Amino acid sequence: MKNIDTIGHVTGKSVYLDDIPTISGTLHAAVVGSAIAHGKILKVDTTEALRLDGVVKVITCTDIPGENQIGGIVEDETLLAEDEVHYQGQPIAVVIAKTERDAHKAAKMVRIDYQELEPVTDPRIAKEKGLLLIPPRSFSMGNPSEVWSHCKYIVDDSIELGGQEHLYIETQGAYAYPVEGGYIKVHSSTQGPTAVQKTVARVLGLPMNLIEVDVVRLGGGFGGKEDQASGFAAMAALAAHITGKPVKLVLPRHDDMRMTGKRHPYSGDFRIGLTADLKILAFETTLYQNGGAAADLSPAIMERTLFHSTGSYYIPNTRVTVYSCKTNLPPNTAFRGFGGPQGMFVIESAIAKAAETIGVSAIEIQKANLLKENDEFQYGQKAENVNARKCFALASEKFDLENLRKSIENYNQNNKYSKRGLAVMPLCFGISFTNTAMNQARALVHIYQDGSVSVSTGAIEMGQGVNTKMAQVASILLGIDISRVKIHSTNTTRVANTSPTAASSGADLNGNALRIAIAALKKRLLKVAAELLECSDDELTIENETVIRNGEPTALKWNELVKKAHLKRVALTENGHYATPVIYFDKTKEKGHPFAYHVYGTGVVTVTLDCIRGTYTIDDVYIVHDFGNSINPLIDLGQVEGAVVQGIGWLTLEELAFDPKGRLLSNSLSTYKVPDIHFAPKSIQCIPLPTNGPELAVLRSKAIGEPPFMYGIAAYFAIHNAIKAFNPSYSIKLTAPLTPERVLMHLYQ
Ligand code: MTE
Ligand code: LUZ
Ligand code: MOS
Repeated sequence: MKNIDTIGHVTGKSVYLDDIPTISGTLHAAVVGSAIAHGKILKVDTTEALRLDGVVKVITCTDIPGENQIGGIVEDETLLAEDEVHYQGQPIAVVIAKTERDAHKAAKMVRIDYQELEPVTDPRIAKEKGLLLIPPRSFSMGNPSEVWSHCKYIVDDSIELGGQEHLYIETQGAYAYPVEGGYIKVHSSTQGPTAVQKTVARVLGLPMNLIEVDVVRLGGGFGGKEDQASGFAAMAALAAHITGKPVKLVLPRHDDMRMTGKRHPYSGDFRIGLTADLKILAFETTLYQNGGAAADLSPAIMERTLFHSTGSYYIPNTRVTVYSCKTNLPPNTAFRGFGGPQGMFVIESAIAKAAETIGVSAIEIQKANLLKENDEFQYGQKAENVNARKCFALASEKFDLENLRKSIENYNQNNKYSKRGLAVMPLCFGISFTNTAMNQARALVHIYQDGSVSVSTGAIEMGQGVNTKMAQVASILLGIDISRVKIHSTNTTRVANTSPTAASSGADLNGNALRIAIAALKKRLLKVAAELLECSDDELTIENETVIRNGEPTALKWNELVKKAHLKRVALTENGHYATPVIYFDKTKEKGHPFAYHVYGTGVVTVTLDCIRGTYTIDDVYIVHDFGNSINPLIDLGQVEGAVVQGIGWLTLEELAFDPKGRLLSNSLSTYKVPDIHFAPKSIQCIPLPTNGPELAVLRSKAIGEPPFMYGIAAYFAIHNAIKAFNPSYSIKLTAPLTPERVLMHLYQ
């Protein structure tokens, strides 16, 4: 089934934040960001800006009626800077004007005097200086220090891993207006409407019930709007509150790139030890997460790095430590995979390096260490329904890996200045928010008298197709046509206390809440049907809009049943609540059962390298992916394709550049390259692993949003392998992204 938004998107009728019709008298806001990455604010002079025609007001921190605090996990972030700035682009003031143009013009006229301080951009330097956002955390299992002596091979190295700009098509923005009695309504491009509601309430000093947040859909989020939409929504709401007028704030792309945090760069050191038969006996790593100037979601992201630091493998002796380092960059934040990709990059790097040292293919090491049933993860959870080896075996068979490798070797023997490379990425990603409390959701369902159905959940549609999946869940479970189901905007007055749509769990959490609501409604409806048909309700069900009795259609249709139920004064509204069972985590021991289940897969990427220019093409991507029983194979395949390309971009083209003063150099689309259609792989073949999905996945359809991102890691090592084919003396340098410039240097190292 197609995404229900498809036609709206291609005809331009889908409504995004900037398409919401504005109320007459709407004002526009522009953000004044710090010009420097670190310093003291000596003076903010707004006189010139205020003199410009059309400028209504310039808001600074002293205008905030509530708390000037937007930190979610750690209270370390102001909405508007007070006397210091900690990153370039940090919001200092908000200019409100009658037109968007004037607001931006005036924003440039706000004069700010600074006393510059030395910025820190490197996480290792931050750590040396004791600049940490939170104390370090370690996960461990077995005892690595005792087993090094039993290892035949020991390899040490370091990694230097870059960040990534989200580049959602729709930039951050919000539209806020006072309604009455101090009540403010906010439309926000956010993955977390409750986070926005809470932040606005806090900044305005109002209770949450005076703030309504509504979201129709996002033009992409990718994690960048899990938390960071809140600040901009709070600025719009603050401006609306102060002026008493509707205020719209939409970041220009350039501001968005400068002001918002990105995927965390990581720096790290590792040691890996293997036995003669290529079993990884021990793995130790210390990682330095570049958190930026405030904690934002860094503590949770650090946690997911810890969870995924052994990738798809069983390693009996591990010790992983992550330092979350405070630097003078915008606060880095959630991005597809949420620290997981960084953790997996390190273990894959260690394997690649070990393979190079030993003189075997990394694939041999990967294969020898894949998780199997009942293996223990370093965080205490036992691996159940493990599909790691099944995916690997199916990929080897279906894509004839052996022959593929041979054909690449052949190619390399016959071509001097063009070399091909191949690498494999086995995937294992845990599904659930690692913070157990966040794994809950609600769904509100109304059945109207005409048989149409209205569904509200806490899920945010950001292009991933969650609304289509919710409509499918309702239609399948009610036994009615999907055209009867309307998925409404996500709104805090209909569904409260939502977790952000993140952690790939939007469909699972909200879909299960919807399932629970529908089960209750269906029970009541079938009771009515049983009365009408004079039988027992356990003989009945609904299919194809018809009441079925013992497998036989009756004359009672959905419409009629609903009408009769209403006349019998049966409640046709239900609120379902779901909290993932089983999961828990004990932070004092760093052990527990944090994930409802894991998603597995095997990705293979081949590349061709131009050894004169250092440029490369991504040829083919072959994937066996563990979808469970996909509720929507078309949408899920789209998620795989998009995620893979985004993952490849992260480690190849996408290079964030900051100058030594902490200023973003790659601040536009001419200096920050993302994969385009020409760079995308020539083909992406994805075969589903035939399995029965887990019970905790919605209708046994496994979470899909983030996991396939990590197949992109294979492209990185495939390029290294191609470089080695040209330059056999090349020793893999674990710096990412592997831009053509870097490739060229490695080719002639
Ligand atoms: N797909 C599109 N088109 N746009 C997005 O912003 N975000 C990704 C993924 N797929 C995203 C996307 C991220 S980071 C997550 S966590 C999931 O979608 C969230 O949605 P889900 O929980 O419904 O899978
Ligand atoms: N957000 C979050 C996430 O708060 N916790 C998580 O575990 C998570 N995982 C992936 C993406 N976002
Ligand atoms: Mo996705 S990083 O969980 O929003």
